[in-house]
Amino acid sequence: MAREQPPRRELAWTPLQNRTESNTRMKLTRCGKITLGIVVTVIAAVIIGLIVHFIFYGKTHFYYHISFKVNNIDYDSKFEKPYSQEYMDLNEKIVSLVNETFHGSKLRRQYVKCHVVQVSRAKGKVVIHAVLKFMSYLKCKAAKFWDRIETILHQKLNGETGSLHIDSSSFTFSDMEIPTAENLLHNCCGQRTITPSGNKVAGGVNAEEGEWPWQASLQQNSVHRCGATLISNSWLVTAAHCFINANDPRKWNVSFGLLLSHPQTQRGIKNIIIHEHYRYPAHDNDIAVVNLSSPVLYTSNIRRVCLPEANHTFPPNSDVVVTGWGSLKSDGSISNILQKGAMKIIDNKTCNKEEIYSGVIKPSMLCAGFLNGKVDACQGDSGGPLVSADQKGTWFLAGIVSWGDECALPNKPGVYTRVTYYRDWIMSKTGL
Ligand code: 4AZ
Repeated sequence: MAREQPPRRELAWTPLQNRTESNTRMKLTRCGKITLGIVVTVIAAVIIGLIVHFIFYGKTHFYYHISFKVNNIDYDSKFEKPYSQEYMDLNEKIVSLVNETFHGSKLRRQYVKCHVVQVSRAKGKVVIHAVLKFMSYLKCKAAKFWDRIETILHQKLNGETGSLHIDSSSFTFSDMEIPTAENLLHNCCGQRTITPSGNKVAGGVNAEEGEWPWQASLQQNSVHRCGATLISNSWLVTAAHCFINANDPRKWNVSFGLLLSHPQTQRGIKNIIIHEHYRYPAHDNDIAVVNLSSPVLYTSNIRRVCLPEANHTFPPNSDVVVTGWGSLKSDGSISNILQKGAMKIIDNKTCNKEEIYSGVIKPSMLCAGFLNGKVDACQGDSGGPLVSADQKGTWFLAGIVSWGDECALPNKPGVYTRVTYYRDWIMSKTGL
């Protein structure tokens, strides 16, 4: 059977030698293109890698401490309280001056921020202590930075400084290690690094790292027993009843951080001071202060709460939050992850009603929760904080988890030790 012949292609008539040369040229061109492609891809990958590295990993922060005297501002004890209006006004003036200085300088891209960390006294006038933060992608720039920053600041302080009469001869400048700088930057009370949106919840929910940085876990032989609140780098406040039959500080330790299983840091306890008029099983004077074996370094996740003044009042029905690793129901087990519960302050008159606690709530106690029993502290939360934020978002310690009739029952809100009532007692024991 005859087959149809395939149509002749032109190549079939090309001489053999020519065909081989043309093939080699084609192969070389293709080979060249592939090689070039690979080289370009590798170079691009290296450049992208370097950019990503510099952006995400290569950033280096430098911290410096500056201090100087301001001759036209008289020292006032209100400057000891970072949330006082006087402190905030002065802080704003200093920060604006330093911002203006560096934003108008060659270091505008490296300058990150200025933070006033302390206002001290010298000959009746104020001395400002501030931390300056700079950023660079090159580690070797540190020494060069030092000279340039000092020169820029010297020039500014010797020249126009607006309403502040700065004594330029008092100016000091030094660099700082990162943990030392972070410790100073996070020294302010009642501030937190993160502010999650979902705080208004019906029941207790998981907290996030850094949300309640003053929360501590008091542990006996490494087992969580009670909550506690950091009020300075070496003092905690908690409930006296946590130490019934167990007041030997050597048996206790403290952990900080969101998870009991993975503490951010831990400390031993040097001293436990229980209120001298606390008598178990009465609930009166249910307060104790605990001295840490060594101070904690403040970080973005470990910070102190603010203590309210003795005459401060937390209005009934205002928003408060209780936090702790306590059980989620009566006689339940403790939680590994810190829980938070948003609730309201209930005034003592309401809390003393017949159907509620029928007159046992003293002025030294504070009730919080809901009369329909939605959210409450429970076993294991004792000693922990009940906090309230002011209008500026600074958190104050309103109460210490103390007692209650079981947990989250209707008409049985949580009862807390009223911190304002014991403000002077705290001061007398800790100096804070
Ligand atoms: C406790 O036993 C406890 N519902 C703490 C708080 C409350 C009840 C009991 C408040 O530690």
